[in-house]
Amino acid sequence: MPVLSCARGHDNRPDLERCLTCGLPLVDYDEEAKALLRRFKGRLGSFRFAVEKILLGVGTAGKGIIHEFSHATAKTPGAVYLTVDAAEEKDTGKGKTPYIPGRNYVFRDYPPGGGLYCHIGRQVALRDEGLTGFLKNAGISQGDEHQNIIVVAATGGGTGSGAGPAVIYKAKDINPWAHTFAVAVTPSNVETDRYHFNAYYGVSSLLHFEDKPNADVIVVLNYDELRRVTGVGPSGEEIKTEGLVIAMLRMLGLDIGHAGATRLARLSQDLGIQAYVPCLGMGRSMEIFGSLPNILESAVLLPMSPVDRANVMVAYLLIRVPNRLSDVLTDRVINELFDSWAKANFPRLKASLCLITRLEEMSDRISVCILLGGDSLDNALGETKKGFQRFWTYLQKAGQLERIGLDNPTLETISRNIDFYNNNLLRWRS
Ligand SMILES: Nc1nc2c(ncn2[C@@H]2O[C@H](COP(=O)(O)OP(=O)(O)O)[C@@H](O)[C@H]2O)c(=O)[nH]1
Ligand SMILES: [Mg+2]
Repeated sequence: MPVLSCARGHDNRPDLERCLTCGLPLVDYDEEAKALLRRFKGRLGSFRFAVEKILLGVGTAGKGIIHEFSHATAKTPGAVYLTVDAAEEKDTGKGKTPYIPGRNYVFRDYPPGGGLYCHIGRQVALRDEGLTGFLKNAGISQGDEHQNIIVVAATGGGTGSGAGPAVIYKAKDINPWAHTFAVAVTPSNVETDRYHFNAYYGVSSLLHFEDKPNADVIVVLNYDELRRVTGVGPSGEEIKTEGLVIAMLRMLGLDIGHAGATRLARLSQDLGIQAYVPCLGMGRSMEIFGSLPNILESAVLLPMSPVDRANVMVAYLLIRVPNRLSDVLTDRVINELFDSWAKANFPRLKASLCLITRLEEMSDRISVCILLGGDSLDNALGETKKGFQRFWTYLQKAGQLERIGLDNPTLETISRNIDFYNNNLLRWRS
């Protein structure tokens, strides 16, 4: 259905030809833009619309989340949704988006069975000659200071853990100005050691890759917690599992514009804190909860990965507030309430920041995503470190390291990256 608009922005029924208020003809701007592009095709050459927000799913789970996200959100100007995977699966079981050339990338030569191991995923992604071209064609552009790139991947498999960090590395290589965010789903504690091995490798490579810091901000979501926590949508309906990731992605990927992303990324860089545990409170009614601090409290009761409050040094609040509550919850009030709540809750707090989105809605439901940084990553990763070490020992004993492209020095670097990150934080805390 075409969207017909009056040039002056008046509302009209879709079956009209002229605006009821001012009489101007109603225009289908999408069609007009296409006609314009057709007409100037030769002259415009490489003309492209600016892309500000790139949401990219890597691996089976990452791809599924981006597919669902594209169905759940209205088309947003300046935002593109992309996927990168080892195999072409027409239907991820959840999202039903068909493969779109230029939007969904499939690696050319993934070795059979290689999809299970992180290091193979990384090597395939680094060697793949088409990946950089795909990222450029999709809109990542050199020297564009206004791009946010969000890579979503589960880290238990081989593609998300290996290729996910490599995609960020390649994207930064194209546009070093871009802000990069990683949303990493870590394995459930009951998953086997191979998954934990991949996950530890994956998170380490998101921190640091080929001797360079990698993602500006890494949001760590544990798959167990994800299944445990639920939220409520604007009309009171229950949101579960993938719905929560989608709600969080909407806040992190679409709500916050370039200015907000710059503040998050800069502050994180300045403080040397890359990893964050999100705490989500979706669709909390002010009438029921009574106050914003109560809503914040309800969110931190169920963090999406284990976190020790005593170690938290930074707290970011992403918040969606319906206009109906704007008189009570002004920007100044929200900032003050959050700051004093965070200081009272986190004894070692060094910085806090609020990013506020106002919604044209009549409900009284507020959504919050609080990102907590500064605690040790080993805490957030739960059983993952032990699983990594056990699987490393097993691979060594079974003489299997080389078969999956690995060696001890590589794994020592992987391990050292996380230790280095944790030790820096420890020094700062004490
Ligand atoms: N978010 C999400 N994660 C999942 C789901 N099923 C499995 N996982 C997690 O995804 C991991 C496997 O990642 P997957 O994307 O299949 O591997 P890849 O394709 O090699 O990157 C497992 O370790 C699980 O923790 C799901 O339905 N949703
Ligand atoms: Mg897969």
